[in-house]
Amino acid sequence: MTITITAFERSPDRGQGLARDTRVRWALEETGQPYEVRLVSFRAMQEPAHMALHPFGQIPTYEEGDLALFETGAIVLHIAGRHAGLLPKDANARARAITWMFAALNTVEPPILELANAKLLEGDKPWNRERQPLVEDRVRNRMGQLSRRLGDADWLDGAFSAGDLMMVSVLLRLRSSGILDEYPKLAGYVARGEARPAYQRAFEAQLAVYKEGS
Ligand code: GTB
Repeated sequence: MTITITAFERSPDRGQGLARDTRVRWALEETGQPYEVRLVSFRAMQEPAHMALHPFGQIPTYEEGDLALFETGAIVLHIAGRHAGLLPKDANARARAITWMFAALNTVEPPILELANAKLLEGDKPWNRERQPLVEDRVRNRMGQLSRRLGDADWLDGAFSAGDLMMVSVLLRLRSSGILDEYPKLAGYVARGEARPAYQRAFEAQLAVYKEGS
């Protein structure tokens, strides 16, 4: 059955791979699943056809036969559950890999998003300068904890898993702030993720959309 995802017609990150379709493309590449992409404009994202797929009018979405999904956590978990390559066979190891997916989305991504929003949406507010160190501290607190847990390991729990895919995807958003480089173990972890051939293919595919549109 054909898998179709949605992605930005023109990504605001200009093809840096930070829009969330990249993590879905990556999961599909890791598991060897061919997919098609339907590009949507910001206007189309708010129209009934897209809102029926995604109640919050966002990308990415995932369609496969009569199944339609939104939320990258759910989409990556679905892909990882259906196809080999992203979750261990051992039940406990599988549950731990899923735990890391949730940790990436529920514990690590929120302070990183807060930092991105502080810059993008609140940079001109008079209180931004005073608040910025607090927002950065919350990110650094999480980065310190994550770095200590990762230690000298390549991946968070044994072999590369959907947990690592999600964590690396989330950490990539931090790079432009310079904070990721303050944590060499995490910077190395992200670099290992980016070096994976499946990530490279996903990155190139989303970049091609930007290049074609510009
Ligand atoms: N929790 C959802 C998920 O994980 O699927 C979040 C989905 C989401 O935020 N989608 C964004 C979106 O559709 C695109 S990825 N936004 C439009 C809207 O809400 O109206 C977020 C994103 C956008 C741009 C950059 N960038 O330019 O760097 C990075 C990430």
